[in-house]
Order: sequence, then structure tokens, then C-alpha cells
Amino acid sequence: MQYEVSMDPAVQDMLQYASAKGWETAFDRAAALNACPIGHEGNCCSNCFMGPCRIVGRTATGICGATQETIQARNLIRHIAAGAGAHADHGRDIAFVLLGTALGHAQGFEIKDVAKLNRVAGYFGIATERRSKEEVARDVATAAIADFARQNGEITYIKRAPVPRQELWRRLGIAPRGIDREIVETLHRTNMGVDQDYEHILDHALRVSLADGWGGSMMATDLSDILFGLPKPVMGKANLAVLKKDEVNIVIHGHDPSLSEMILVATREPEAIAYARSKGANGINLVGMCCTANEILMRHGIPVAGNFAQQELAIMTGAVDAMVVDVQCVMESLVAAAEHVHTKVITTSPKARIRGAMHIQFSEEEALSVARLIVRTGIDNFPNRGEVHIPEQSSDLIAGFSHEYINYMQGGVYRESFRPLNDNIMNGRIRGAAGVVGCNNVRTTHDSAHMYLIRELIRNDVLVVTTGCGAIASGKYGCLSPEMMEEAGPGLREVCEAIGVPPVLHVGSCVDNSRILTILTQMAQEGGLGEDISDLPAVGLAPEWMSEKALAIGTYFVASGAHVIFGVESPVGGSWEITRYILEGWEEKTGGGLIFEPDVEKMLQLALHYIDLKRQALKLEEYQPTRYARSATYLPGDSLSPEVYRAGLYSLKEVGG
Ligand code: SF4
Ligand code: MSK
Repeated sequence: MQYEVSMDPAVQDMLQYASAKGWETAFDRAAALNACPIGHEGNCCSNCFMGPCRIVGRTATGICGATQETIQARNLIRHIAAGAGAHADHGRDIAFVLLGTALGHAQGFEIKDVAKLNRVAGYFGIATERRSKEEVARDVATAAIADFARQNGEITYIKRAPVPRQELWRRLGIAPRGIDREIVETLHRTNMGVDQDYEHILDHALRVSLADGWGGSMMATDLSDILFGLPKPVMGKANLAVLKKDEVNIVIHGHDPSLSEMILVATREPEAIAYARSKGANGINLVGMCCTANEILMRHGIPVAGNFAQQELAIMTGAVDAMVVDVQCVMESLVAAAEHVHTKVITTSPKARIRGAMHIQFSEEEALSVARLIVRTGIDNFPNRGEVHIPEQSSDLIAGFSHEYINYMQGGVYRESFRPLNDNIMNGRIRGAAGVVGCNNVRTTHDSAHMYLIRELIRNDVLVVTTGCGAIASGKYGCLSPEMMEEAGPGLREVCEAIGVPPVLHVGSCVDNSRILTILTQMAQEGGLGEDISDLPAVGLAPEWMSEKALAIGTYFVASGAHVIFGVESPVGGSWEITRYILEGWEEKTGGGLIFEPDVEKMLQLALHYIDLKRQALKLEEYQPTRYARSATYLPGDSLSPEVYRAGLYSLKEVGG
């Protein structure tokens, strides 16, 4: 079993090691635990205690009369709102750290990027001239916090979208008023006996997702850049071999960069290093996991131990002296994994504890003191190590392609633009762009869908940007290195070589999908590829999604005009009507659409299809890969027609009932 669940040799090694020891992992539990078939297809409602009602067959209803479509729509929007809530709370927390920093009571933090601060102040209409950075930061943080609590009007960042898109959102009535308001309204609408028209529910799903993409997530990204610095290309390494046998290993896992930035400071203090030496270690090795890893990789080059599916395995190496977690994507099973070895699992967020874990609470007022205590706890645990088994695999990578840097690299500091990218899409050297993002899901072969799609897309001259655990997967297999140029189609390769970037760009963590929104906006505004995001030959893919945040992200891209293709399975797979509506209904309204397609080859064909469709609509030069003659690497992109795809999709669902 172990050799089929992951394509990663380090994971295969660790699963074999764990299995020999009799230690259980999420991969084992996934094999043993079948998903509930009713819930899996979105056909279970538990929104009141007359239920839970299980809907079997298209004409059945719940006890209250709720139809299958209503139940499916309610379930889907609740997931989206939960994902949006996670990102919103992340953004809010960073805003409070920025406010604390501006007011001088956030210990250890500073405003690192004044240029970005001034740009963000501009979005909020805050004056910057002859004002101290602290005064500006105070006003920016206060304005950001106000957008969470805004009751009427529109959240500020809506005006960063292309103008036709803003107007469309207003016409559709889906421009978010306040971030919290849209999330709370989702809970109200889906409470028993409120909104019972699936189209009406799902159109609010667009609105709540926009409150994430152009709200909570975009603020989290911007305010993090102000506090911790704008990412720039940086060398790094990824996979379990970044753990060191002879040093204190501290893994930081979760999402919020506030504490991890302070832990980095604390691990570099001479007193801490001397203390580690006094315990017999050769130093302190800080590494990341999941999106915290992405945050600290792209700003400091800190190595990445692995992505979501590897968190228990890192502990099982026996080399992790402290696993420090905050929020999101943290498995409760870390505590059970740590019972086999000496690792201390340390929770840090006031919002998130795990029974059996040590809790050392983060607060911005004492951030550096808390970080020092955590580092000391890890060092104190070093002498308790038993057997250590660290797999040999790790790969070199380049990360840190912020939107600003992508802009800069195309023209230098005085002529920043997206002109070269747009021109090369227009002339057909580059076929289009794809965001390959999102999680791992232990019900699929770990990393394999990410890797297949990324490799095939660049072979087809599609520029790839990647975030989250997909970005970490890319790093582990050498896809974020210049050598990847060898695998790119000839047109893409020529352009990437001229600009000096790899064909797969790491743009950050989950919240940094908002950077992709900014990239798409600038492409639309640059000219030559239409006027709106929905005109661009660009698609999104989430091949191994599992988190509700992924659903929120996918939906805000659809609301912004892109087609998004999810892998794994569909959470609304039991309903033909909902499956149709989130593709065709949303397509009619926003120009984008959401598709769930478990077959990775079909995902690829759909991605190429939507890219080509947009090229045709723009009347661009035909994409002709052979023109640049490296036919050996070209995979013919003869896409499925939408009619064929739809016929297949619907007949499948009709049969399934
Ligand atoms: Fe059943 Fe309706 Fe209650 Fe849902 S809200 S559990 S469908 S009775
Ligand atoms: S960590 S949300 S598993 S990308 Fe952002 Fe990875 Fe998905 Fe969590």
C-alpha cells in the first residue's frame, strides 16, 4: 500500500519505516475509513435536528421539504464561507499585528517595506506625505480592520479589480459589503428555513468568496509584505532531508507568519545557539511545513520539510525537537505521532489547542519572548532524542515570485510592466497561464496530480504559477529550478530564458492566491488580451484539494472570471443541477466556471481547452507549437469540446441519480 499512496520517495521511505514500527498515519486511516457515500456526494443535511436528512434519489426531500438542490447549495456555500472565514481571520490577525507595531506595543516587529506600505495606503486613500511610517501604518491597519466590520458599501479592494469586473459585480449584486458580514449572512441564509433557492444561495457563494479573495486573503498578503518584507526570488530546499541529525530541529507549521518570523529571529540569537551547543547540538535548524513554510521560505529561504501530507512523517523521523503549530491544516494526530518519539507538539494560537499538546500562547505584545521560550523548549528537548531516521531526499528550488517582482523582472525598475508576457501570449509563444494550487489529499496519490499537470502544462507552453502545498510539491521534484526549462515547450522556454525566470513560479502560500488575482488584473489592464480577467487565456487548477479554503479560493477565481478545475471528487457530485449551475450558470454570470474532474488527463485537456477557447475569442495568433520546433516535447493539446465534456459529465451524473 505504501508505494501507491505517494510519488515521493521520502514519503514512501517514511511510510515503510512507520509501518515496520506499527505506527499509524493518515494514509493508513484513509485506506481503512471509507467516506460516507451520502455525505461524499453532498446529499446529507444536518442543518436542524429533525434530521440529519439523507437525500437518495433526485425527487426526495428533507423532512422540511428542502430539495436536493437546496441542500447541496447550502452545504457548498457553508464550506466556502468556512474557508473565507479562515482567510479573513488570518488577515485580521496580521492587521492587528501591524496596528500593534505602529503603536509601538508589538514586541520585535518592525515595518520592513515602506514602499509597499505607501502603495497599500494609496488603495485606502490614506495620505503618506510628510508622515512617519508608523502613522501611515496605524491608519492602514485601522482601515483594513474596518473592512472586516463594514456593514454597507463595498470592501476597499474591490476597486483593485479591472473596472469592467467591478461593474459586473455591482450589476450582479455580489460586490461584498463587509468581510464578516458576508460570512455571517451565509450562516443566516443556510440556517433552517431561510434561503431555499439554490441559485440565490450560490450567487451569495460568489459574494462571500470575493470577500475572501479581494478581502481577507489580499489583506493578509499585503499586510504581511509590509511587516515582513516583499518576497523576492530566493534559493531554498524542500523535503524531509532538510532535517538535520546533529542540530536542534524546530518545525513551524500552519499559516500565520507573525510567530514564525519571531521564531526565526530567536533561533539566530547567539545566546540560543550557544544554549543549543551546551546541549550537544551543532546548531538550530529551523524548517517549515505547509503554508507557514511558504511564507518563511519566500522571505528568508528557510528550508521546507514537506507539505500537508507529510506533517506526521516529519515527527516520525524522530529528529523533530519541537513541532510548533498555529492555525489551519494541522492534524490532531500530531500528538499521537509524537507519542512514538520525543517531539514536543506546541500549539500557539489563542484560537487553537490540541489535547495532549503543550500550549505556549502567542501574543503580539510578547511575540519575541514567546518565540524565545519556544526555541528554548525545543533545545531542551534535543537530549531526549531516540532513534532517528531521516530520508535522503531534498531538492533545490527558487521561490518568492511576488506580483511586484514578476512586474519588475519584465522591464526593470523604471519600465515595470506585463508587456512581455502579454505580447508572447498574443504571438502564440506562450499558449496561456495556469495557477496550479492547493492541498494534498491522502485519498489521492500524494503529489502526483500536481506534478503531472504542471509538467504537461509547461510542455504545452503554458506558464504555471503555484501556491500552497502544490508549490511545495513543485519544489520537491525540481520543478521550481531553472533546469525545469528543459521540460518546457519551445515557446515558453524561449520567453522564460529571455526574461530569466523558470517556467513554474512559486508565488506563495494559500492567502497568496490573491497575488494571482493581482497578476491577472495587471495582465487584463496591460492591453492586448481583452479588458477583463474573463478574457484572459488563464485557468486555475486544484488537483489534490481537501480544505474548505480551497473551495473558497476556487470560487473567488470563478467570480473573478476564470475557469477553475478541481481534482479528487466533487462535493456536489450527487446533484446534476448543482454541477451544471456552478459551471454554466456561473459562466453565464461571471465568465468563469467551476468543474470537478477526478481524471487528471481530463483536467489537463479541460485546462488547455479553456485556454484555447479564450485565445479564439480574442482572435489571437493561433498557438502553433511546432513553429518553435521541439516537437519531441510537445504533447498535442486536442481538447475535449465543451459539448462532449458536458454530455459526458451530465450523463454520468444522470445515471448516478
Ligand atoms: Fe432535514 Fe430540512 Fe432539517 Fe436539513 S433543515 S436536517 S433537510 S429537516
Ligand atoms: S497548507 S489549505 S493543505 S494548500 Fe495552506 Fe496546504 Fe491546502 Fe492547507
